[in-house]
Amino acid sequence: MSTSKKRHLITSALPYANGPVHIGHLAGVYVPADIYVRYLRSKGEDVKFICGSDEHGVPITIKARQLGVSPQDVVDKYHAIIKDAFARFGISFDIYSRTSSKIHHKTAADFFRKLYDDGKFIEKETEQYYDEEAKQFLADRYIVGTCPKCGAENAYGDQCEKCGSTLSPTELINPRSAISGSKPVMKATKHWYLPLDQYEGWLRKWILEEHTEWKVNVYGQCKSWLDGGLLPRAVSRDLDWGVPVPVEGAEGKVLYVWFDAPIGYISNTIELLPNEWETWWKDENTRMIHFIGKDNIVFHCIVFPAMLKAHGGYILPENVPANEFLNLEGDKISTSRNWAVWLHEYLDEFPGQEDVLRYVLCANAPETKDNDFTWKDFQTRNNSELVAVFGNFVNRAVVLTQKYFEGKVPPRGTTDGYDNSVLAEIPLIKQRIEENLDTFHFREALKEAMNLARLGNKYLADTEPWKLAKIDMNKVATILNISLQICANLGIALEPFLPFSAAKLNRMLNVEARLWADFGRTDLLTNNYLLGEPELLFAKVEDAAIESQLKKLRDTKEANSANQRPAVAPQKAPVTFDDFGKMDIRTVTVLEAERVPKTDKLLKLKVDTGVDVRTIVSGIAEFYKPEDMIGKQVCVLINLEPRKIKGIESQGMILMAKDASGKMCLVQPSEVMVNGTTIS
Ligand code: B3M
Ligand code: ZN
Repeated sequence: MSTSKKRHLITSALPYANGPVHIGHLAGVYVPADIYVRYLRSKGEDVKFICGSDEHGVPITIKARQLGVSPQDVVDKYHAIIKDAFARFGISFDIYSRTSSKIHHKTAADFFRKLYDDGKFIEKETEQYYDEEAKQFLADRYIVGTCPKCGAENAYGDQCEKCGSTLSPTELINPRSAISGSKPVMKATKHWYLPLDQYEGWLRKWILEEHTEWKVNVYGQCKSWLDGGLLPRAVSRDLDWGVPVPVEGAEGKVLYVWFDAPIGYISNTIELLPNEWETWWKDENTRMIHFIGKDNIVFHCIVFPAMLKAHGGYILPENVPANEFLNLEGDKISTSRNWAVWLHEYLDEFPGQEDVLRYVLCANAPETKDNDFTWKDFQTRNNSELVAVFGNFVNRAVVLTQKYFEGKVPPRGTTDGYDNSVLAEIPLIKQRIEENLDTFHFREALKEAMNLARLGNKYLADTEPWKLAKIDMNKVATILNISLQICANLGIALEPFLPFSAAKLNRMLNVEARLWADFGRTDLLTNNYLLGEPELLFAKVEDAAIESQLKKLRDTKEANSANQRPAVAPQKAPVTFDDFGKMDIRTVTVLEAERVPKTDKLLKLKVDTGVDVRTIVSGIAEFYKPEDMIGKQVCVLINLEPRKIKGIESQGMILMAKDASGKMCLVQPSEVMVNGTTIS
């Protein structure tokens, strides 16, 4: 870590306010960012931790449309849920604001206007998809169709979720509007583009030469984007939700969500520090670090830096330690399939166990590759690491001190080789934690911090002071003194990772929270210092709790498969063209219709076949009322052998489409044709 810099501006990705947050968000972004920030604060560094909700973009407007409410209603709801969940998990933002705020709209509009005035954009008129029924251009997710890369059916105009390809709307096969389902037409529209190609040389040098220390996954993704060549990117959209484009003649256009969202980091800083925000964004002595997930790399490493460079006067990020994805029980986390552990639900179902999830997600963080969260692993890590090692050690040290020394820290007498080696290990562990935290290796750092608890636990198990009590009280005093010094160090070491447990531990020791500088000292507790009451740091997670979580997931799987498309009938045996030619199918018009008495399903129809007028009995009464049928032109197999149905002779069969659930609808010509027209 460059210690020469004076302040640290730490941002974490602004979550979309179109749904609650889940364990994937926490593991990938917010837990590591919070650990880092707490560590810096403990070191006495000047740090600000900035976040907020990302409240623009097409998915939010689609959600609003589905629910029949306004986009503002959607973001109000989820902003509150997300903000509350983060707070309850101890994610210690200095500010958690939102991009629908006035201050953000102004900041983003001003930013755009400066680039516009300085001639940094290209203005281009292009043909884009337009929904004539909804009278709206179809940006990003408003257009769906078949993926040209993998053939998946419901790919979006900006991305295929099946194969992960980035797409543009015109690449989709059979595009249709997500609003009306209709086939879109092409229509001319004007937009502003940031010519990323002009920044390519500069970006190559800045990232590929000057930031070789970035994580391999981040560096690698940047390199592949840069090697592929950058193209101008549209920074506006035809949409009525977002920051209006602050240019005359731009009515009905807003800033592209990925243009305004990163500016949210700036507006939230302005809201937090109205008078000194500029030092945080413009002074070379500020280190800016963006914590994000891997799907946001291009925007934070390429697009936003290019925007800042184009604007001028701003610092650039020093590092972007992006993580990979967390899966859940072997499957990709998915909001739409409800395959997730939602934070607000966890908080209610595991009250007081916020640190357990923080611990498991950090120990298992997807730092270099995608990783899997399983409830079994959650239970094992809690029971055999937090309870059996950390909790057990602290509890023993405090309880034994209560038992033998009335809860007062006993003096350390003469130490032997083992005692000394344990004492010597503490500053070494501190050093290893620091090395890992400084380089964003949070899993390793946590492992080292837990090694301090392991060291203490093993020391007590090896020396067995409870057996020495009758033989050598001086030795017992020494052992407990050393153990309690380790406990006090654990209160510092684990605070960034497990803030609630560190606070509990400090309460047990009856001490105020100490800062990082004190970590490594072996005289944190003075002789005769009176400890507080022992509490249980962690509780066992029982099988029943795990089983009920697994059941919830099984229920989700079942519900999902029930919602899937019903199976379609397999193809029948082949027929010849002659076989088909034997069937005489015609367009006919229904002249009269009535129910067949004492039946639920049958209608008696009189139809004009062009050849004659005849009677047909059809099993469609569940789906069509007699009065609905009159005047309809339908398709009929007219040379089907006549048969008697409920005593009525039926001379032909109306063609119907029928799905696996038994639902039926008429097959009709797309235009009215002369009755008797043959269908072939
Ligand atoms: N809202 C995307 C996401 O949540 C986006 C991040 C914005 S950070 C400026 O994945
Ligand atoms: Zn695809």
